[in-house]
Amino acid sequence: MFHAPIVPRARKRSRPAEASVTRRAEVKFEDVRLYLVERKMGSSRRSFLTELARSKGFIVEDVLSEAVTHVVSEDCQASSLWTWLKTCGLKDLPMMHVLDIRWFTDSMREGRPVAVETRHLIQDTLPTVTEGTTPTVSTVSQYACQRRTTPENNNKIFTDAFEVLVENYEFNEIEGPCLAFKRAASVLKSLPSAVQCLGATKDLPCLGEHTKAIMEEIIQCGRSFAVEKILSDERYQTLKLFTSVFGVGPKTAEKWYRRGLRSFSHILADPSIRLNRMQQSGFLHYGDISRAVSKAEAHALGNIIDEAVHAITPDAILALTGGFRRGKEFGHDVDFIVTTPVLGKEEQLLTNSIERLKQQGLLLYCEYQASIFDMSKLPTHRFEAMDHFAKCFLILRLEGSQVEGGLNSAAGDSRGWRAVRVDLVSPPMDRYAYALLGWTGSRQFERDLRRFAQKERRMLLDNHALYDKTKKEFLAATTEKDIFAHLGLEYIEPWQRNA
Ligand code: DCT
Ligand code: MG
Repeated sequence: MFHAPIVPRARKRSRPAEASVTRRAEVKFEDVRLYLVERKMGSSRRSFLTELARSKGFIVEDVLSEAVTHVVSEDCQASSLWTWLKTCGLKDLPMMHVLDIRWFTDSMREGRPVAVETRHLIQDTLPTVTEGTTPTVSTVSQYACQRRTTPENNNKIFTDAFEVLVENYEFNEIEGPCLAFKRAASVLKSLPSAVQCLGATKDLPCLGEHTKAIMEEIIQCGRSFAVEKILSDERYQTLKLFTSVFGVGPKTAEKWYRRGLRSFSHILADPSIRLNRMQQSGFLHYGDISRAVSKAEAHALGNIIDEAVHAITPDAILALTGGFRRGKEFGHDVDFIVTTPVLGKEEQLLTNSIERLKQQGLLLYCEYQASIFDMSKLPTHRFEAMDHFAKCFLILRLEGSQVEGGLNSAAGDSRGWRAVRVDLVSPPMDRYAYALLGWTGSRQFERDLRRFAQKERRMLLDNHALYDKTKKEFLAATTEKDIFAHLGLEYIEPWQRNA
């Protein structure tokens, strides 16, 4: 869980100067900020539409700034509109909806911001439409939670390259392009076949010019020079190495890099560095826990946890979650949810289970975090890195004899056991569906579920709850299907969430 920065940072949106918003009526839609593009629309029509929208409770910004969420244009020439938008120096441009006037008129008719559909989007990826040709409309959603993504990735050659760029942007804290490449990789992962030529991507969402340039290089040369440059960069290599240690995040890695440290032996030999308990275990078990966990190993761990959980609480509920629930063959850890039908007893169940593993001599490391869950503090508008349920981050000892087909060990390793990272989270039973949905991932799937909920449904989703801002109420759910139904989304099976 600690191998990489965990969550998308909440979008930084500077509050616009209140003076720039003339409020004719009460603002009804705080999260939607429109900007009407004057080009092609003309100034008098723009003023008219501005007043109309404001009278219906919409915020319309006079100036195009990072505060804007929806750019509306009557300019049907996508290329000239995008050329202009890109000269405006907006860092958050990839996050904005750039929409056709039809979205605006639909919203005025409904008296609320309607869901953004593909037909509303003015995409910067569309080729210039010449006379006699008709642009085709994308059927792939911009939201990962409206796509089905199996573990089979037909575009690994591109997504591996994008993941290097993403990591490098994360190390340099450059958010816009980082998110853009994450979204692009996610779209490519959902495709049923490999992209062979750039023309095949013309109707896909989330692929911008930069993304396409990298893809073009890979199609032409089999590799991207920009990516190769990063891979051979000393800073990138060092930060990648350091953050591969359990308990070392990008901040610590950067600090060590700045001190001139370049290898594990440098770190371990530096008397001024005090490793915390987690990092000490990270170094101690580095060989084991940096090696992938197989499905058979995850299954064996499931049996061990099952025994530990039920030994004390016969009616305990245990569910495999994370990547293995999504059908992945390998993972960096194994994630489980444990709970009990008796509300309030879940935390004790977790501590008892840990104690049991300890008595069995299987507990190599345990970081326990008590619950700070408080329903009265919800909903939270800003998504936090971690949910508030009781949880523990473990390193467990796994015997080869318990694994069908044996351990995924390094060549020549004759110990007969290995260390494996395991996470257990223990939500109260009435939060189970939300915790299961959140912990099943993938991260991009979760990110887009939250974005979809907020932007399209005026709802707030996290691992604890779903809150409807229009009705001002929490929505109850006992299964994941209930949550998809509340969001008005088709149900996506766990193995289709590998976005
Ligand atoms: N998750 C979450 N909140 C966090 C971290 C993770 O809700 N702070 C969710 C998203 C994915 C899931 O938990 C499991 O996380 P990981 O184990 O990091 O990811 P994974 O998909 O299981 O992938 P891996 O194979 O690397 O373990
Ligand atoms: Mg996992």
